Amino acid sequence: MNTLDRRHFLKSGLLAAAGASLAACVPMARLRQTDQYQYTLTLEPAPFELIPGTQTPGLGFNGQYPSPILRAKQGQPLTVTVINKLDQPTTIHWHGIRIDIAMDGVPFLSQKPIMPGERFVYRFTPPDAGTFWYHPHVNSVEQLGKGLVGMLLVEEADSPDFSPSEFAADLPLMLKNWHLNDDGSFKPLTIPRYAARMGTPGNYETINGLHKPEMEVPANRWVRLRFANVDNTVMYKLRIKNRPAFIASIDANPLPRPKKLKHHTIGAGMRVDIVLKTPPAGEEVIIQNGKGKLFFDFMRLKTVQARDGLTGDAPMPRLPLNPLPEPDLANAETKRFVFEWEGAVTPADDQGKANHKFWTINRRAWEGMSADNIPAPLATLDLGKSYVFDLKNNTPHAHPIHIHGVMFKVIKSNKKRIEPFFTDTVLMAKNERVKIAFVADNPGRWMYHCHVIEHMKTGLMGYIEIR
Ligand SMILES: [Cu+2]
Repeated sequence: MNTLDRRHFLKSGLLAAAGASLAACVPMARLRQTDQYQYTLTLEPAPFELIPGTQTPGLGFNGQYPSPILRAKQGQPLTVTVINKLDQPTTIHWHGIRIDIAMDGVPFLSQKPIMPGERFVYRFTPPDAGTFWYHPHVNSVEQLGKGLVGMLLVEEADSPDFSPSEFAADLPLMLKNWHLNDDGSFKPLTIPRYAARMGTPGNYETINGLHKPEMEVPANRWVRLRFANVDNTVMYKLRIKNRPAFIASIDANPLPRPKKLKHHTIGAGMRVDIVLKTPPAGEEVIIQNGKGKLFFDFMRLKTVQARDGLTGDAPMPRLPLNPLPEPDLANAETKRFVFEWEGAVTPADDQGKANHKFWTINRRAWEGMSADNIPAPLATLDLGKSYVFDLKNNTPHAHPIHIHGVMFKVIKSNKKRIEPFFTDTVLMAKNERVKIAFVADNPGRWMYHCHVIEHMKTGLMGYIEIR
């Protein structure tokens, strides 16, 4: 504690306590009150203290960062009333949730934008459990970049095989790299020459709004670390320096067998749940982030004596699998998509404002859309049929490719051996070719885009239609 300022200790301590109390919430969830998961999110300008002693003029859910953590339960209805107190339209997208198209939160494609002063009620029942997140799908460089990003944790449905209380702590860890001057004001969130490359990285790394935080966890117990990359741009290469750890779940989907963690990279929008058994009281767990071949300390977990009266020799808790449809590979139809770099194509609009297009999918840069101009889909899929998407990244940059409305299975890569896994966002390395497969079981028009926000805004976006 002496090496960190008091504010950091207090704030991170509170978060750890909030995580630990998830287990304590379970008996209430078992009451099966259908109106239990109700929230209100107000989007509004808000000052945040990110760099200690400074104020950042952010945009916040309920005026705060870190944003409220929404907790829901698999198979039970969730209601979120969204109130727009910004000076611009917005919507909220629930990343990774297999949802009804009317609730997907994409302006024009699934709903009217929520105008300043208006509200919209999102109602849905998450079919899958796991680590999800939420964010606007309008003016994303600014709205997400200035703080409108939050985590949605869907607790596993009651089952005799698994209880969330098997984890002594359950920590949501929201990773974001802010674009800040020393006085807390914003630097430019996007610079065209970077948008045409890897994206414009921030310079102030935070976990739950804190730089290099320290959190308390119970000693000698299994803990669940839910990492969510809510950043607009950067990748995180996560490693636990001094303890064995396991990848339990990727983008909300538990692996059939947890995989030993060496290091694991998550691009913008991606999540990973890592479980580990904490060391004896007084010892630390050091979490690192890699840049190139080097790793740097990123956060610390301090262990304190557990007071649960247990012995600490329980086996690793095993998350139940989500009820995902298995694609029928033998009868699947293949669709090919090539992601390319187009160079600096910079048409100006009628106000003379530059409208950069750098990226294409199948030779087409996303045109943008409005109420009376919705461009054609990139592909039209038959409801109920299985598809293989053959994705080719013909660019020298990495792209986390996300599809709304479905979970897909990554089945093949030309760069590495793949043990097939379900996900909602696949990180494609430069020049990588990946095959994914899924059942087109959710009717609607679903966005299909790179989650590097500047890439999607400068062309690398489109949608598929399932009907
Ligand atoms: Cu990209």
